[in-house]
Amino acid sequence: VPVALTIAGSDPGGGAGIQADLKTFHRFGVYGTAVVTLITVQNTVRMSRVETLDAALVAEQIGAVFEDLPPQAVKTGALGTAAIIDAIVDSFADASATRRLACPLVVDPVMLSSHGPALADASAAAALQRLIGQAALVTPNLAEAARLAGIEVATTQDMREAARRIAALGARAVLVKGGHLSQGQDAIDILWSGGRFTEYASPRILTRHTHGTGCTYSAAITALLARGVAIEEAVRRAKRFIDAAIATSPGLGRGAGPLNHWADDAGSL
Ligand code: PXL
Repeated sequence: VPVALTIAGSDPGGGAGIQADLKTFHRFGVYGTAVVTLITVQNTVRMSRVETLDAALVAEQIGAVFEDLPPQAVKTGALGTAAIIDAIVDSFADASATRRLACPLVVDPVMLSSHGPALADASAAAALQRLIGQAALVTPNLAEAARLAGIEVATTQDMREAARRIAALGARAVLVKGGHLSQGQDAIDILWSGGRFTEYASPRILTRHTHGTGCTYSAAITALLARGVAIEEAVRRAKRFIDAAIATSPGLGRGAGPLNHWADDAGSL
């Protein structure tokens, strides 16, 4: 059984963070392991508190997983502080030095949540660049791409430029997610990998139930990479899954509700 590891924050509402990642790994037939970096207090209506864990505690959790349950792919989500990010970078360096880790790293550069406190502090943004240097894939949304690339990102042309710039930080591939693009009817994502662009488009689904979409999308890609699927195909299938998961959201909560993590799209699994 392939194993995947998520290193991310907890969402007690179950729609985002490690909870979304684990459900998605499971949906793709991958055994999920999870290292917690921070704990949020939130539901579909509000996010009222973020508590980051001690960096050494995060490193110890990673060590425990690597030692006994070596993953075929790793994903990071909300990381909170520069100290936590540096501890993760060091853990990966140690693990690859001892040949315990030679698997793709997917970095979802979560910096802001749509509502409530930041999920990463100011120094974390700089530390994130070091982590990106180790990434097989980085999956920013438009705001995150703009922040990382240092340019405005409002069009698909900007998305391409941002992807190139983020790749220049050392990432092997970059997927800029255009779900928040204001132009056009489609949700367009652009992958820069192996020296070429691939564009993925799907009809935009009008719904307020999109909480955890970014987490779920990158977790699906991570699961497929753990199963040995090549990156362009992994993104294609993950996007089909995320479209189905949004289209069939269970309608839970009084606010921005979660997706359907058990969505059944035969073409994606
Ligand atoms: O989707 C970004 C995100 C990541 N991780 C956690 C979150 C959120 C958004 O709410 O709560 C824990």
